[in-house]
Amino acid sequence: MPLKNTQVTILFVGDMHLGVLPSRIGGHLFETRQLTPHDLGPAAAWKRIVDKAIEMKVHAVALAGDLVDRNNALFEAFGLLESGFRRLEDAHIPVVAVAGNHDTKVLPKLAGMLKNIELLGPDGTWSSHLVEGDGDLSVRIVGWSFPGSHVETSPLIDGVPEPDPEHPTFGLLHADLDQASSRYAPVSTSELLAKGYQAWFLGHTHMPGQPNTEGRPFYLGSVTGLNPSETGEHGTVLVSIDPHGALTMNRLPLAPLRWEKLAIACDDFDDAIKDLLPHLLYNLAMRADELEESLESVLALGFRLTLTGAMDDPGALRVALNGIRDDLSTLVSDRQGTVLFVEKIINETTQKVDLLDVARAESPEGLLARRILVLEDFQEEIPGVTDSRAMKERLVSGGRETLAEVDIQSPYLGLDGHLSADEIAPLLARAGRRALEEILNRKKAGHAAG
Ligand SMILES: [Mn+2]
Repeated sequence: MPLKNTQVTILFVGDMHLGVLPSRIGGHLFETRQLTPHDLGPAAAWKRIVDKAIEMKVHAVALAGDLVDRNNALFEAFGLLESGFRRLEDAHIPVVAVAGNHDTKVLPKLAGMLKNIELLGPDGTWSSHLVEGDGDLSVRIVGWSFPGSHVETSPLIDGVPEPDPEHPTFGLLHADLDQASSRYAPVSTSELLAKGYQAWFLGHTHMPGQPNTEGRPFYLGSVTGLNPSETGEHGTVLVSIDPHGALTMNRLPLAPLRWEKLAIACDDFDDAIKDLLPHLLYNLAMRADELEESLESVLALGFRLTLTGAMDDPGALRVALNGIRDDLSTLVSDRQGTVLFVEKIINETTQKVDLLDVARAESPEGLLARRILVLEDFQEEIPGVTDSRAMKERLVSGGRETLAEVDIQSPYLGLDGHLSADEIAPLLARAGRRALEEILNRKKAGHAAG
């Protein structure tokens, strides 16, 4: 669809990480559905981006850094990037780019080798490039490139060009937004806003932000979900500006792979062995139906499932679940050209138990039941508890200390932020319910044996 010639249109592209393949995709997906990891990864997304840019006859493609996953991935990525850049060149579409923390060496090298790439802000400087639209409308893109893999101060301290009264100015930057202690070019929203640019497009964080036409910075996001935590719609952002300066931004969900997290209530099972598989397949299909329109370009939709609810017989569910987990290929289905698959199933179901009744007992399980009720904000009076608010605070703060010890163990290092009381309380309540289930079952078994 050719665009009106009184606009400038630019396709903005976030983190690509060419050279990696999406993680956590089971082999069964590829055996049974003839998909290869390449069909779902950054290379496939890049090809789609180039196709789209040419189809829409955009005036430029702007890349926000981390095109290549590692500086030594150039060998794998070069051919893919080069063929895309050549196709854009043949279509007279220029490319502007900034380097991210992953491609500080690769991108300048590529820009030196290929004709139609303009590297903005080489070696930690700032520079600009004028994108010419049809007629005499032009847009200036201003950018800064990572000079090395870490930058601990804001790149905005020095040398940022002033807005140009002649042309709308867009900022293109690979940086960590509102994370003051970050080692990846920490910048703040207020300092970006203070520059007075029409828009800021950011790379680095892989979760896409909401496109903003009022000048607020936002993340373009990874072009396709690289692992199950990169949920939701991924792709590129198409930006156009008219002679009056009116901006429009649309996210184009070009990603071949999409990840979703889905909680599934399992309270109503009569027979978990029989009910579980159809129930899960039904829920996958329902979610895919809800997403229908945004799945048009999605070849595979991967789910991380969490089973929830209080059950009469959680043991039967665990047995049923073990059967499925051994072979997740039983949980693959198709929905209008999209393959639905399950990456992982997390079981958070609990034993159905009358907590209030248990809480009345002067026993370890009574004590535990009282605490669970407190943590779950039980609305009525809890036996033996005089100040449930104070008790909840004590439990949460104890829980926070324990979790802090877990936090500093290596697998969790680098997880952002700290858990709030609203997040800790349900974690503790769930752990409490599991422990209570264990105690009650042991007692039952003891009675049966005795
Ligand atoms: Mn990055």
